[in-house]
Amino acid sequence: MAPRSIRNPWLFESAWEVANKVGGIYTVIKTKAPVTAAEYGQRYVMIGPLNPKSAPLEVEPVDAGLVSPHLRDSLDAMAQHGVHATFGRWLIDGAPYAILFDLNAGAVRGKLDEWRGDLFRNHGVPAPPSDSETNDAIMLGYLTAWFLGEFVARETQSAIIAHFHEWQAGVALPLIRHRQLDIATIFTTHATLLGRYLCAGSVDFYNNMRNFDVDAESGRRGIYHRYCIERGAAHSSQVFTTVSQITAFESEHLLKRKPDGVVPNGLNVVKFAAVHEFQNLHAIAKEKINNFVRGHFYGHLDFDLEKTLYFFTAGRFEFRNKGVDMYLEALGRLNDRLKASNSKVTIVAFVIMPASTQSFTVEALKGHAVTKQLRDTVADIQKKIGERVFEAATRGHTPDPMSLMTSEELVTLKRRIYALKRDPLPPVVTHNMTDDSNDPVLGSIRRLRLFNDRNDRVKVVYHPEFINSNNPLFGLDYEEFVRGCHLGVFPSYYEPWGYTPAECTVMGVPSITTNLSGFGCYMEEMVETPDDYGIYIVDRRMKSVDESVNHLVDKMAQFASKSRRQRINLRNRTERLAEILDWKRMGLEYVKARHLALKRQYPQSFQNRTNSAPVAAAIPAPIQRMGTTTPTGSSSVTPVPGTPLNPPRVPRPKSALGSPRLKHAHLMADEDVSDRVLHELDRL
Ligand code: U2F
Ligand code: UDP
Ligand code: G6P
Repeated sequence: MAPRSIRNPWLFESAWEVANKVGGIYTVIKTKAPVTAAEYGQRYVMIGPLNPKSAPLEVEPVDAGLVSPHLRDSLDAMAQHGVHATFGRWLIDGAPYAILFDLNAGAVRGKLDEWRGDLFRNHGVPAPPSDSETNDAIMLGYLTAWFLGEFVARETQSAIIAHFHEWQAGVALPLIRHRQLDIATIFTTHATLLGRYLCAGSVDFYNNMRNFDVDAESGRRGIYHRYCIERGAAHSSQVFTTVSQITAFESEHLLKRKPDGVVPNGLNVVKFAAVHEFQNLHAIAKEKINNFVRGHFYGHLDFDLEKTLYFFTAGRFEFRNKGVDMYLEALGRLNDRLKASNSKVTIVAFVIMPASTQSFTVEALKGHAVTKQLRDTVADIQKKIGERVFEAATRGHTPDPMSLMTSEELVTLKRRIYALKRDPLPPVVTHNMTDDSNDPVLGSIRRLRLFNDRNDRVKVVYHPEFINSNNPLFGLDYEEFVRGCHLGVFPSYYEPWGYTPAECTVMGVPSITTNLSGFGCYMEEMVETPDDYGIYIVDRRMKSVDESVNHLVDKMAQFASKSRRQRINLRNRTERLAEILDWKRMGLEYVKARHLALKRQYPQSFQNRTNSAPVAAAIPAPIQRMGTTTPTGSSSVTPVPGTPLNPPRVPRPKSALGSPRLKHAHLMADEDVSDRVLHELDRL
């Protein structure tokens, strides 16, 4: 049979979070969609599970036959066995096609036992029937492999690439290999299961990475079968990648395969025409946070909002991994320092982390109700006074300032002011917790005595729920909330990438991260003096916990001492780094990963050509047209020192702000891509 053409390959990308938000992988595939869709057009199809709640809102059904008869026939063949899938456009930028398999269909559930048995017999994975998350992964994996088998039998001309993210989508990989489907495969892990579990405990993870007995450790945590799936996926894929150097190292030791390269996470960067536009957005959003603070701290609003800074941390509830333990400890020490120096600055520090709750507290809601009443009363009186002044002036009288308010109005106003009095301190948490006494955030707050006392210069507000625009307290969505804050604090212990500080950066919000997060390491390599750009990186590798906490306190205190003018300047610099996080650059590492997968699966398609021919074909024209300049990244897993691909880093900013000179090292191992590709990529 003639080799498949690699000129216009199909790309299938599978993840549990396609049109189904859980965490960071949703952000990866959603924000990457525009560049990948621009590159592959109709031949880019995502595969995921059907979430009956979100899918109808996120996906517009389309007749698969209008895209390709092979797609339609493959899905029809499965439908004859009772497998239902929604095919349509995911309504996000780039509008990629998606196949969402209904895992609840009777025919699918009915096959689960058979598939679980097959997974054990042929692949040695002993999945227990009681683990519903694994059952879902098995169903998604078998359906995806089934579909790809149908498709590859019908589409015989073009090369096919299938890219899988994380273990939940990884079951298909050993199946594809076992069935010898003619597909180029990639597996990207966004963490390792064992790494996440080990770090959440109290082990010294990074110093012991080489020594863990992986089977025993995963068995002890009841995740041996999941670990087998993850490891099986890593070993069955032609190309194995992770999102950062640090996770590549971890994967090598815990999954026992050294990744072929690093594909760091990007963002879809929206640049405003004028710098002041994002500064204005900060001011507008900050005013909304001010309103929240007026309500939350009612009766105790004795600090100047003009001298108040908003710090926050946010993420899934992983107390130790996300460094919330260190954040709170550092806030306690910062409070002591600011008090000791009689600082006029107040820090309101938010913790945004979803935990189990019953409802908002009455106190949290009451604060906003009483301030709203006051605002309404003042607006009413203000209107009436205006009318009185106007009325008097039209008659040629100068109104007497003392008689502008009626006695009723004065009484109403006094009543509103009395309603604002309260003795108890402003609450540290906005919700009633399901398990208040065992909540680790509240435990730390209590131990550190951060009770929002009048003398405290650091106040704490724990909001145990993600923020969205329906939120009655803030009236902001998460993006606006971030924009309105001054500093994001993410002192993670385990963080393969860490989107939250990256998102801060593209919004021009300075942040603190650590050299144990993929993002922190990436910025450390890319930028000569990260502090000057509002990217503070706390050392959690070479220092003791106590030293790291003090390092964090120093960074916070240093930030708190800045003038408004300095903060505005810093935000401008932070925002200028957005371009090194843009998918238009980061996406090139995915281009290289796919090229490598094609080369490994279809070597004959690369034969009998000069080095340049297949390479030129593999370089996607749309990416070139999008104006991508140079590929970027930290050093590759197998670095190629001294190549022209290791140019200078973003230099220290000049006083007159210029454009950063960017380092453009490759993250995927360069030797896997021909010289011609590298040359072409360099010219982009
Ligand atoms: C791994 O994933 P995580 O799921 O732990 O992901 P994060 O990187 O922390 O991303 C969380 C996302 O959730 C969003 C937020 C991020 O896009 O904007 N979010 C939200 O929508 N609403 C909220 O209230 C709070 C958060 C890994 F651990 C990370 O290090 C990697 O970055 C990630 C992707 O590779 O995978
Ligand atoms: N996030 C959000 N709302 C919040 C807080 C966080 O949407 O209130 C998002 C945030 O924008 C980021 C993600 O949650 O995209 C967290 O990603 P990160 O990489 O920091 O952590 P992960 O969850 O992957 O470990
Ligand atoms: C933006 C606005 C300014 C405002 C400033 C407040 O830069 O454009 O008008 O003064 O934010 O900055 P701050 O750091 O004090 O919130």
